[in-house]
Amino acid sequence: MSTLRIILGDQLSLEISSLDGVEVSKDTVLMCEIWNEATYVKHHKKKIAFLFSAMRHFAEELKASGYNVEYVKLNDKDNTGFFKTEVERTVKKHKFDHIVVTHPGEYRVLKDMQSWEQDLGIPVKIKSDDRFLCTTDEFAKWAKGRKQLRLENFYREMRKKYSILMNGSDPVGGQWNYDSENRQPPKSGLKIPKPYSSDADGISQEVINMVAEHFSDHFGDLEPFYFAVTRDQALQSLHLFIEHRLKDFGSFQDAMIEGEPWMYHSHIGFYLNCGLLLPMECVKAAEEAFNRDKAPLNSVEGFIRQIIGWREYVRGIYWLKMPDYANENFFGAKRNLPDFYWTAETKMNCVRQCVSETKKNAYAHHIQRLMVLGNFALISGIDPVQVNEWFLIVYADAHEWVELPNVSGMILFADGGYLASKPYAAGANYINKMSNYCKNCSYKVTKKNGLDACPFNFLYWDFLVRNRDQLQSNHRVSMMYKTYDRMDEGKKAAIRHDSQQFLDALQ
Ligand code: DLZ
Ligand code: SF4
Repeated sequence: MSTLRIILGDQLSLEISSLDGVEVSKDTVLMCEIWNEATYVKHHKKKIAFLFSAMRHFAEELKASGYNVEYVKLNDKDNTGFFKTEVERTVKKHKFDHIVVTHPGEYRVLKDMQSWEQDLGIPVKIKSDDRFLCTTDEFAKWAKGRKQLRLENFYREMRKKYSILMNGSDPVGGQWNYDSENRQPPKSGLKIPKPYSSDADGISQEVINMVAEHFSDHFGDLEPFYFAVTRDQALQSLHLFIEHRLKDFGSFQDAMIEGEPWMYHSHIGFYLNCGLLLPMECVKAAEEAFNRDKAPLNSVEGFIRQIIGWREYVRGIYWLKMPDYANENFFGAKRNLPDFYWTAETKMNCVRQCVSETKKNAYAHHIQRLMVLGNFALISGIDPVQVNEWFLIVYADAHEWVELPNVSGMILFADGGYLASKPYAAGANYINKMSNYCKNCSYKVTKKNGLDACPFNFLYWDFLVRNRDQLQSNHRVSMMYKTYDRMDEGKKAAIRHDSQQFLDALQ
């Protein structure tokens, strides 16, 4: 009697449910580098290198603890390139009574997995992924009967459930949310600590060479490669964040500075989302930092909300709404993604900076993704399928369960307001307030119309006009229509003309 236990590339945790009850001497753990996973969308080179290196390091750790590990490398000559056929090969090689695997992070992979039992003729148990703090059933129960979901209610429930930052039944400090303190513009002279970085070891170097050879046509810079690829390294990166960045994380959460891609953000999403870190240990580390006066409440609460609130919330929505969620397009947006999302060749300095940093690091921080790259895609009416694919490809922390609701729901409002109460559309004012990008831009941020006017300024209004039928009744947006209606006809015509001209030139 032995069991085949499968561990996917985003399940690199010893606590993973597929290892529950493992008999180390009898069972086999299968991990495989799958061509189809790396290419069904053409992931950023650094993302592939990161995940494959982290997988190989995790397999080594398992072996060192006595596990029988079957590890299939991408370039092993018999590798068939798909999950199902790799499982089939292993099942044919050895005798197993059944297969155990943890629920995957992607609907497409779940559907595939659900066919294994029948197609391979062996019982397959898909166990829930209990690294998450809210089960899909719990979330479905919470969401039942609500036409629109709101993070704030969900988040409070999670705070209470896990007793995080609580004084009995009250939130520590008297408020649940300190976001109003979290919008400080960047000031000059900020001393931003160096981010975590480690040199590529032998395993990483072998992976880097392989990625260079096989994925040269994928987006992004492979080197320098500095990500953490083991649990110890990921813990070290968490520690650096807690000790050196967390205190300023809240205040400067929305700030963007040219040449400072990491700011005071945590950059632990890579590690959380592939399993090297667990959500509750990050939350506890931040809460503990607050308790020893190492970081203020606005920072700690904001960070914790991302993890026990937002992260769990988007995952709940993903599993509740798939597969339909992938095709939502509330505004009927159908423009193609402009080339500059890949090349960074645009006169818009904000977009150029954010795409360049994305290409270099497979990372951009929250507000660069949302307010610059996402906002531009929203107000210029880019097809949500293409925007989703881009976000999934370019960020090393992006897995579909987290990427899709963030992009379709939060950034593009493609779900018509199930996740967010209004579209996150904005003109240039907020970018100018929160960054120093506009100073070095060919466009003039204060100009509203004309060839040298900042495109965000007219596209914002054009977006509202184009989507009036869908948005006018939204009480959080209706004020903006009143403002638009008060504009003189010449101004309205200029908005239309400049937008048309700009959008036509994009194609
Ligand atoms: C993202 C990714 C990539 C690029 N490659 C692999 C792989 O070769 N093998 C693997 O097990 N996992 C990979 N992953 C992570 C998978 O996309 C992840 O396991 C799915 O999201 C699960 O649904
Ligand atoms: Fe971006 Fe407009 Fe500022 Fe240029 S002026 S950086 S395009 S917001």
